Amino acid sequence: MIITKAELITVALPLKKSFTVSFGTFKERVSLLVKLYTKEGLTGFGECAAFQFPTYIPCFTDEEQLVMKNFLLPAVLGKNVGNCSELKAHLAFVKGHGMAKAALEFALWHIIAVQQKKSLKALFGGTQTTIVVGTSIGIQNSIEATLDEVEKALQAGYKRIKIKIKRGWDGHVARAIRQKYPDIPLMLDGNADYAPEDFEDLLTLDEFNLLMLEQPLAYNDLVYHAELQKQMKTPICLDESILDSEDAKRALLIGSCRVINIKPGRVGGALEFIAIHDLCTLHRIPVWCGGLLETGIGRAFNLALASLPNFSLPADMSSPLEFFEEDMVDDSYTIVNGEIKVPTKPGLGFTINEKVIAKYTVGREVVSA
Ligand code: OSB
Ligand code: MG
Repeated sequence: MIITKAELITVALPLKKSFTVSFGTFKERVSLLVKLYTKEGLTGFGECAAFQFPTYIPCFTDEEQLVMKNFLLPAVLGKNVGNCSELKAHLAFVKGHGMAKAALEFALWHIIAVQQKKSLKALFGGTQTTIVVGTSIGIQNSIEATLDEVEKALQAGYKRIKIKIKRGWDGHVARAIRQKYPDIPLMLDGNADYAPEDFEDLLTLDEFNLLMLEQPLAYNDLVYHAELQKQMKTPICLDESILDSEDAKRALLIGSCRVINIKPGRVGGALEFIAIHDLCTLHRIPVWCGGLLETGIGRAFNLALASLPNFSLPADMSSPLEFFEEDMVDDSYTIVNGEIKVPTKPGLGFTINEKVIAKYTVGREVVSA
């Protein structure tokens, strides 16, 4: 297959409701879509998981676009690329920027799925028919508002509740939720807001019978997480700290976590995702599939990957239509009794709507061989 051209499309989607995490508030989702064209006349879409600002991990949309344009695309355009492993090998000379690499890889997976008339699930080796889903609740203005959101999420059928926390917004929130709901599967996500000075406070969270505590410490830390995990009963789950399968190996080697949240867009693509999944199977580490407020295009890859056999915990996979008025795919999935059916039809599994993409497009760049 010869990749001839890439279209880099920036869309800006207003969020129905703002979403606050420890490092800031999202009012819109600015997302970079990649459309690859082949000489054979096929096209495929990928979505770059980066946010507009370098506040989650260092990657951000403008930078990922520049890396694609200046380094990644010139390394593959006009070349014969037979499969995604070959693509990955061509891109390996660039250090980091897994979010840009993942977007290109996804677009090629889409092309291959169409060409081979296979579902993404089949290409990735997925085995599960349905995905059990949880939801992620942002930092609210009050405890009452938080309890309302929890109630709504439970009514909607979500099977696990994740609450975003930050320093000063943690134990009292967990206590209020536990008083009202002593038994629900509950977890907290610190999004890297805490430091080793906060260990004493973090250890008090052990009393709330949490499923896990996600990424309390720095985005690039493994060592202090290992120290905290030694002292803490609650399983620590890493998110930001795992940017590829090598990070996962290091984390398991030194005991930085007991659970991993694998996000396809964060770990550098489907191949890295599968490598982490397989590594965790070997080490009996439970995994779950996280999300980054992707549109239906990015979510299509997440959903297919979440059907791999070792996924035993609910995924962060709320429907894009919960965040956005409109999705980039016509047939965006819905959640029934806390579960989503994994598509088995050939291709992406969803129908891309280029009119909706055009409506929200705020930038477009073409890179050719
Ligand atoms: O840490 O998981 C996170 C959203 C923005 C930034 C960080 C995170 C999140 C989520 C979104 O929790 C979950 C989803 O996409 O459904
Ligand atoms: Mg997280």
